[in-house]
Amino acid sequence: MSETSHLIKLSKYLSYHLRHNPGEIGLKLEPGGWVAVEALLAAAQAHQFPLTRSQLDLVVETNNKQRFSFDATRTRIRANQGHSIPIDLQLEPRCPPDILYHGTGHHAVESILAQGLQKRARHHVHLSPNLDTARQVGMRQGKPVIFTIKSAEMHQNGYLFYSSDNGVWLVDEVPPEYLILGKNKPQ
Ligand code: HQG
Repeated sequence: MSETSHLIKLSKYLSYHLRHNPGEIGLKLEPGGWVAVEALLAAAQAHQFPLTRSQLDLVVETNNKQRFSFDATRTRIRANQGHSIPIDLQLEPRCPPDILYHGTGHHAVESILAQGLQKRARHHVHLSPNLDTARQVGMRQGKPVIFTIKSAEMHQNGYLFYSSDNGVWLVDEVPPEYLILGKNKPQ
């Protein structure tokens, strides 16, 4: 296996256990989504997925979306966003940029226009600060469709926005009135 595909495999393993199913390898996330690095390495080893500290360092450092972070002491690790298990990431609400973007697939457009953006299986609706990232998110579902979100207006109206350590903006929902289909700027 090439080094790149090995790193992708490690990243997927970490995403799965740090976002969705820590219990499968006997881990329990601490508040904030943290887990002790030693516990993670031991759990991986015990479940036939040997992982060394230096491999972990490399995944965290080189991950294309900066999906994981160590804490200040580098003894704990967490996924920055994307969880489906109930976890309080302990993020502070922040003032978002005037507009944000969301990339999705064609099949979802009609329903999103009618119902707005909903968080589905995740904790939050994920929004991107730039078009490129939104396109990449949408491309997972074929030809991407971009929505522009009037985030400043939502914020003024009391919606809470959070920004994860890797630059993803998070919000509970985006009602249809704050959505523009396409990459327009709000009037
Ligand atoms: C759609 C990945 C119909 C929404 C990505 C999305 C991102 C609706 C899907 C991160 C809807 C949920 C998050 C509605 C929302 N009707 N469809 N009313 N409201 N949807 O994967 O934002 O690689 O949970 O458009 O790159 O696609 O995992 O969210 O298509 O950063 O790190 O429901 O996950 O990052 O899908 O992706 P997801 P997302 P990672």
